[in-house]
Amino acid sequence: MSPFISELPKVELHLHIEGTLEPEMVFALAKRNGITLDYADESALQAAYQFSDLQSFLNVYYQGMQVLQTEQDFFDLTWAYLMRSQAENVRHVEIFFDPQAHTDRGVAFADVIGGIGRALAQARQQWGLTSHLIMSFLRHLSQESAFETLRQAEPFRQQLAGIGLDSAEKDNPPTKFREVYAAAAAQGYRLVAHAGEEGPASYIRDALDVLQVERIDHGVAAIHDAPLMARLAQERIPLTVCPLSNLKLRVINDMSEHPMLALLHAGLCVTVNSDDPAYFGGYMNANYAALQQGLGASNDEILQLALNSVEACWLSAAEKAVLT
Ligand code: ES4
Ligand code: ZN
Repeated sequence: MSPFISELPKVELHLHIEGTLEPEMVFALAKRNGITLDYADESALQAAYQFSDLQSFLNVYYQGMQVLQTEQDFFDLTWAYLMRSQAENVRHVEIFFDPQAHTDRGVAFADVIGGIGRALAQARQQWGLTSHLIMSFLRHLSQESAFETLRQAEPFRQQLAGIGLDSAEKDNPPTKFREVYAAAAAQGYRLVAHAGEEGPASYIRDALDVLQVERIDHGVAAIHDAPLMARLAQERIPLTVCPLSNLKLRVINDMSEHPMLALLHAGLCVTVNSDDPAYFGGYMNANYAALQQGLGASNDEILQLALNSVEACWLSAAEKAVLT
């Protein structure tokens, strides 16, 4: 690992906490909760991490997270992620969680947000890590289910910085969630959405114009739409790009095809993130290293990407100044 990458202070803006569930913890939590798994051991589970597209990953992801049942499980999951991030010089995190993936199987919203929030508070206290939490709606479910989740979140409103939209993108366009985004905006939530990961560039435009998001998660499909790229550059709309995720889910066939540097040089506010690191083969440093090794990113380009993350994050100007 290049010391320039490992020592660089980093900001993570696109991380699904359920996607940090390592095989080792799957087995430990299954044992603690008396759950029998379909896999004999950790290496058998790891062997199932061969994905052909987003849906093939989501199937494994939703299955894996069933071992998460108690407040303590969510604490342990989050704490393990934060310890890894600390070791990689990550200074600020904005974390997604998928409440419907837990409440739909009988886990209380309070236990999910309670465990995650307790770990974030402990990291803030122990090493000054700053963080924001983003509640993400599952786009394969109905808008009514998203509204129900927004209602369940009301007692925890002050712990939630924003809302997001994730899961299966194809055939679940941003327009499906128009009203629930408007309702969340009226409650003061900040707005982001996954768009242009597997879906078309038009979904990026719809996320901006219909949902009124301020940041796009992934957004790599913009590379196919020159007018949209010009707009994203002009408005400095951040894209939270995840290189190893794109490779593992076959959005690209080889890292040498990744559009990251083309987007950067076109003036877009692109950032590097890890998405679901337990499934995609690495955390923040590995994602930067993949751009360096697979795409030939220079230290100047890596620095610009890291500075873009500070620009794109939701800290105050004073807090951002500490990071740069
Ligand atoms: C996700 Cl990579 C990705 N895309 C869409 N939804 C997701 N949820 C977790 N990881
Ligand atoms: Zn994601």
